[in-house]
Amino acid sequence: MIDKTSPIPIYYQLEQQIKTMIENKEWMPGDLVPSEREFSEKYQISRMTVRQAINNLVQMGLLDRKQGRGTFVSDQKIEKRGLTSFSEDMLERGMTPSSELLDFKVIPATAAIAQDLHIKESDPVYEIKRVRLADGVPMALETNYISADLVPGITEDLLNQSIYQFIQEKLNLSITHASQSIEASVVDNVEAEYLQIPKGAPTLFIQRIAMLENNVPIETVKSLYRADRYKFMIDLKR
Ligand code: 16G
Repeated sequence: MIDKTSPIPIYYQLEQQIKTMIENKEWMPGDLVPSEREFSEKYQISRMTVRQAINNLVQMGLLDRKQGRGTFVSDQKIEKRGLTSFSEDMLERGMTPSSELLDFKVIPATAAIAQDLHIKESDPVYEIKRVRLADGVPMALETNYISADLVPGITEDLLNQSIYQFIQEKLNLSITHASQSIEASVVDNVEAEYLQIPKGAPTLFIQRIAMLENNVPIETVKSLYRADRYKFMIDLKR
C-alpha cells in the first residue's frame, strides 16, 4: 500500500515495500520484478517516482538491472563471519577463488606498517596488491603487507592462491586472532574499474592485522569489499 497523504516520500514507501518483499522471500534471487509501467499503474504513481525507488535499490545492490531484459532480485549477499581467508570463504560457498595480481614487490616498511607489524621501520615487507575473484567475478581489492623476514618464500606464482594456506601449511605458523575495522566507503574511478562496479558504488573498507598465537602480527591488510555482495556478521557476547 502507498499512502499519498503521508509525509514519507512516495518513492521511499515503494522502496521499503520492495525491500520487505525481498526480506520476506516473497521475491527470490533471480526473480524478475515488475516494470516501471506496471508499478506506476498498480499504485497510481508516476514512473519517475518508481524509477527513483528502483534506482536506489539497484544502488544498494538489492536489485540488478540487466540490459534489455529487465530488473531482477539480486543474489543474496555473501555472509562473512570469523577469521577466514578469502579463498576459504569462496570454497565454502562452492565458488572458485582466484586472484589478479596487480603489484608484488618487497619494500622498506613505512612507519605505519612497522608499527602494525611490530618490526623496525625500513625492514623488508612484501607489498601485495590483488583483485580477488569468485568464479571470475571481482569481489574485493586487497593490499597485504607481510614481513619478509617472518614469512620467507612468497613468490608471484603463489599469489593466485591462498596466502593463509601458505603461511599455515608451508610455514607451519598458526594464524589465531586478528583485530579488524570496517568502514563504509565508495569507489573512485580506478577501484570501480578493478571491481567492475559503477564509480561511487558502496564498498566496505576493512583493515585487518592478523596475529599468530604468540601475539606476533603476521600481516596488515587493507581490503575493499563490494558492499552489494557482502555483509559482515559479528557475534556479540555480553
Ligand atoms: C581476506 C582477509 C584478508 C586476508 C585474505 C587472505 C577480510 C576482510 N580480509 O580477504 O585480511 O589477507 O583474506 O586470503 O576477510 P587468501 O588466504 O585467500 O590469500
